[in-house]
Amino acid sequence: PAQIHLRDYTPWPWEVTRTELTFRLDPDATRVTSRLSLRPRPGAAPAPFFLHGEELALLSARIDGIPVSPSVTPEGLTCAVPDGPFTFEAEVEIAPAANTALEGLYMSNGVYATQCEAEGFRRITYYPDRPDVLAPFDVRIESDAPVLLSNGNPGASGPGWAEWHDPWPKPAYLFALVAGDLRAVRDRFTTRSGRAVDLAIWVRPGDEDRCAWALESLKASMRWDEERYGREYDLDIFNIVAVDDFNAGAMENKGLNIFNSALVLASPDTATDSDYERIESVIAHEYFHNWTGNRVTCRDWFQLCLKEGLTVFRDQEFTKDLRSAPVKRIEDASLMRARQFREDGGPLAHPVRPESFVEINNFYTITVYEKGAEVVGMLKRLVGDDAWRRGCDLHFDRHDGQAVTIEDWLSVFEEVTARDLAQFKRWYSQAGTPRVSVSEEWDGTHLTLTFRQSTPPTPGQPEKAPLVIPFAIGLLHPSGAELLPTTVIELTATTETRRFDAAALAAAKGLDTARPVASLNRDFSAPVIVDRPRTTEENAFLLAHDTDPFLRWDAGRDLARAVLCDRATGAAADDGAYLDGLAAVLEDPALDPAFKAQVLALPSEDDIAQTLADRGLPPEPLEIRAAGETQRDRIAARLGDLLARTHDASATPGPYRPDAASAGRRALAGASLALLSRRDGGALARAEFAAAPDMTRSLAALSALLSVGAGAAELAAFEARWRHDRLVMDKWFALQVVRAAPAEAAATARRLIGHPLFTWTTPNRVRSVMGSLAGNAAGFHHPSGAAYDLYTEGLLTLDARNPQTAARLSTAFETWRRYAPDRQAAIRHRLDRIAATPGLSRDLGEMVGRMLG
Ligand code: DPP
Ligand code: ZN
Repeated sequence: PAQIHLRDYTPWPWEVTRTELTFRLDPDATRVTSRLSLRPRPGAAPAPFFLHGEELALLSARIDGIPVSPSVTPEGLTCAVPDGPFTFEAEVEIAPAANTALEGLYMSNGVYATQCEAEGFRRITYYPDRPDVLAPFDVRIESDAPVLLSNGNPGASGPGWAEWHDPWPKPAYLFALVAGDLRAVRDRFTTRSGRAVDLAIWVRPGDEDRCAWALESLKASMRWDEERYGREYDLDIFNIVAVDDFNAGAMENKGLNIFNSALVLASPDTATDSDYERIESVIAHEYFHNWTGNRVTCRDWFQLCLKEGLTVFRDQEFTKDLRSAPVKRIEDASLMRARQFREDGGPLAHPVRPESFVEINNFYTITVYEKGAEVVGMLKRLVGDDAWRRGCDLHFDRHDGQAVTIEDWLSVFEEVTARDLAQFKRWYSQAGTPRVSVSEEWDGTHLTLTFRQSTPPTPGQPEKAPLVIPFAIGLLHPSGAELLPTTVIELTATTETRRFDAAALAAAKGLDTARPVASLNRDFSAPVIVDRPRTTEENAFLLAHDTDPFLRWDAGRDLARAVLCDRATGAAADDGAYLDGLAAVLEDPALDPAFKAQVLALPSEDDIAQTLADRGLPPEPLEIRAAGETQRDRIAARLGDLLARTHDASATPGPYRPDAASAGRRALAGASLALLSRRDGGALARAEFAAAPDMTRSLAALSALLSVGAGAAELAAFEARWRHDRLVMDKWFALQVVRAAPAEAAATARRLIGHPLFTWTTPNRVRSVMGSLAGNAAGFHHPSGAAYDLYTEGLLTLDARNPQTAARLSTAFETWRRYAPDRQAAIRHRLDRIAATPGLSRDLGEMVGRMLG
């Protein structure tokens, strides 16, 4: 399959001045007629007229009304066209009910829905399906379905038909259509300049009482974007539709967002606190795309981070403003370390702006999204808040209605700051996680810090150049007082040195001269690995005293990591300082319960595996699991009474409220309950499950029970109560696999795949079993190989129906080279088997090929 390269970009030689579409909907034979008004782009070099089109039956085509016979291949059509302006019309037939790939027009529970990003529109009709071709769309839908929706503002309608007009020129990937028996939950929003906007969330009948939170989140997002970025909404109507079968989380189609129902529907009974938080942030994310993605879009798919990195950054800021900024930072940093560093350090590593791909769907990655957001955050830190806002304003003014590049994006900041961002731009082109090693020299009065940066080789990039790294540091006096408040050092050369007069800093505070403790990469100011092993004493000190909440959490995490690595490798483990530090955090009345819950969590098994691999020790997942179990038992034994008090003091009586403070208390209560269950065999969890007032507490109790090998009766009761609710049942499927003992995980997953409610056609359900199996590291890597086999079979079964989701799930194997030779061989054997399967999709084929590298 062909590689597509960034360097080969050429603009399309025509412009589409209008796109008119008519849909006659039918599950098996939908007719789509299209009429494109085209004219040559001034100055364009002559080229054959090619339109993308896949899996379409072409019924007829006309140019300027005269029938033509284009030559058709599986990728599209070509035909001879006039020199000047002309119209191209086509009629095609498609079969939405047979579309299990969920790209293009498909059906989910009797509802017609579309997903066109990145290249799904070409499965709807013949079109220049590329983000740099923008046009206003007029759409007519004919169907008996009671609700007919498309982008933009509603036009005329009558029984069995409706028209929609989108005045904002858009690329085809933002097209959407929905038709079905849906109910709206409505509200209104008036923009700052007085535009009245009708808001509606469309759901299946019966789900209306689960939309309130999404609507609140939408209004909060609209207000926030006006206040923080001066961005207003630009149509008379904003529709959100919830569908059950969806490959991703949600999609920002202009004026008609389509969401995975898991990211819209919430009620206290059925959704957890984390669901509420995710719904709030994804509603915001898609809404924010209206400016960062829709009004200003991407020239080509290599520029995906232009909209995604920026929009993730904006939704992170939104969550920080609405909830706790430190807790959000810890969540984002954890995600980077747990998943992005892993991607960036393995065979799938790629730059934030990739330079080539076979299948673009494979590049909707944690690197493009989350590292992309970190790069935006570093840019903001480097230019400062004021220039950030001026640069964003200029970006919106200058590029409104355009499809642009990372170069365009950076050039506005160069203009407003007169700063050269050429070196900074390497963050977009260079893959791999940079390491910053820090060495210290103390001469009795001055502390000299030497920073050395390096980035390891990644596939296709053997050599790396130095980056601009905004590295936030602070210095603490041994008494705990802060000597140097957070200061951002811009590291640009491979080696940089900074000297601090600690004696003078101490004297200014009336303190004696003493060697300070350095607090490095505060607030996770750069997405790097800091190579400066801290001693147990330093970690304990920082956990107790640092003024930066991220670093306090990080120090606690380091203490836990050291203990777990020792245990997992059979070394003597001393957890005294860690347990003392935990106790002090739990007892500190000034700390936020959500923060305490974060500190109480152990590093993930994958984190420990990666840490060991970095030290050249092949990780043994069963040993890592055992180390964590032992450590949890020790925390429970040593801190049991404190945990019991913490648990009781975190109660949130009264009706469920999803706000951050209440959610934080429930998170702490849940984390305490899980540990307490190790002492009482699950007695308290059993009682809590029986009396749980909401899904958050029900699931926390069930999880605690399963983690101590109990909970069979509760699982059955949960199933009996919820078997008719898809979203809740996803949790039931997932939890059993995640909590299964290593030797049981594959069998549990196999049994669940045989459950009557399991289906390969709903990605959420597939992920609840397959994704959870990959998430149970000790189960996934069990030496029997049973999970590898089951997973391989599952990927192949899924690939035949839904290549995009199969390819995404295949990343479970990306870490294979970190393990000992026998396990490597075992995984390699499965990857080879997948690669050799006839009829493998381009999506999964590319992923497996890259992993085998
Ligand atoms: N563009 C979507 C998003 O919001 C992904 N399909 O990330
Ligand atoms: Zn997005």
